[in-house]
Amino acid sequence: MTESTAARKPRRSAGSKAAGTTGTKAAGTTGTKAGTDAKRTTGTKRTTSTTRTAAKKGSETELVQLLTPEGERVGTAANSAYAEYASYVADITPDELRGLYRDMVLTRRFDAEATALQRQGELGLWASLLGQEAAQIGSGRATREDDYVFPTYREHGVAWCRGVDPTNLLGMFRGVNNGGWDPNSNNFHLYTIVIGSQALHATGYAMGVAKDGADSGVIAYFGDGASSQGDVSEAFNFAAVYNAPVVFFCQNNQWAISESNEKQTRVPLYQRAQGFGFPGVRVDGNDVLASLAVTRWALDRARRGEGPALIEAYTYRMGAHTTSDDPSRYRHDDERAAWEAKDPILRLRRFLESANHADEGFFAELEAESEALGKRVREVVRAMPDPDRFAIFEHAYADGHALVDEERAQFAAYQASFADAEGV
Ligand SMILES: Cc1ncc(C[n+]2csc(CCOP(=O)(O)OP(=O)(O)O)c2C)c(N)n1
Ligand SMILES: [Mg+2]
Repeated sequence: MTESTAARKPRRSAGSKAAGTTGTKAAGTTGTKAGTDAKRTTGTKRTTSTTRTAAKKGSETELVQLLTPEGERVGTAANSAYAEYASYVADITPDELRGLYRDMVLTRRFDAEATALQRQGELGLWASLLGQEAAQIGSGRATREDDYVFPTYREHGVAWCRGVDPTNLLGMFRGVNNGGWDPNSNNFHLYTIVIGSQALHATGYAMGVAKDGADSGVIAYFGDGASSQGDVSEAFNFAAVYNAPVVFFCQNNQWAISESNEKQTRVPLYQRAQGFGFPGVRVDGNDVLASLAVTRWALDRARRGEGPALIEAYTYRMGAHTTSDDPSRYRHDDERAAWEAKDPILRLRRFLESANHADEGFFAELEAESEALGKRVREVVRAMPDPDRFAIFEHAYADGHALVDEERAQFAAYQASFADAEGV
């Protein structure tokens, strides 16, 4: 507890640059619109009238969209149904918009390279985020440096926003380490494979943040399939009754491996929040502006002490579940084609071009940068050394243990049994 308290101490001064690797000013830096000076109450703060309004409003909202698939900016009028969310990106600059575009393009390029590396035998497995770039970049850029992020195994775009070097994501998928980065360096937890468990970790962490009296937010990512896990419901309830400053960010990519959405839920997922007593909102997860706006809104109210919120980012997994999966066995190609028309990168490009916010030079430079990233990723992965085969025995217990000693000896004998055992 003492150790993690140090990690979650606010390390930010007002207006400081948000975490991230973009050259342009990170879009997430203006996320504190509603002010952060409101005192957070620890423990079981009662639901405020603002929370109740938001809950009602959130539950009535079908799909928050601020950028259409055709690249038209919508929802900007004061009387728009989404005016409150739109206000969180009202002052976004062309530079910041180009930054979001760059983030999405580079993330997609990195993801494509990782998929190719798996096909070439350089990685054991890869979980592609193709199609989910806007949900991840929008929400990731809404986080502040002192916020804490609990990802699943697919949050490569969020990792990018948190400033985790993409090559660090690949060690575990190559099987050369058990993680690949220090979670406290970027307040980005290690990838979690056990479906839904990180929702509880995030909630517990958020309860700790509240007890510390800090104004940081916590965000837990999970999928539509994870929503069926008991852990997620338990996390919702704990977060609600303890008024924890946690945002539940569910990327509904329509599939949990081969299980479709209809098998997960009878009601739209965002409406589940209502039953737990906090607001839920469904956002167009292929719309980076709406994802940014809604996540800023949710983190802001968490910082103000108004408790948790559920965001359902409605999106689509364009690729396979992982490189071990063949989606043609359980879904039709025309489904993917329909979602391709809603591509998150294409719609922002259309907007940038029609608003004259980016010229050919920008796109060409980005293309070159993407290729350079792909090349660097290839080189770093291929040069990753194999781990010491016995290292796994070193970290099971702080001190020695008879059973581990026995297992180590057995493993050594097994290794020595190979004909080419020299040097083991
Ligand atoms: C507790 C648990 N049960 C089952 C699995 C096997 N499993 C791995 S991914 C997955 C589907 C998850 O779907 P979803 O939550 O929608 O996330 P997505 O992969 O679509 O991003 C399952 C069942 C697991 N990793 N953990
Ligand atoms: Mg899913």
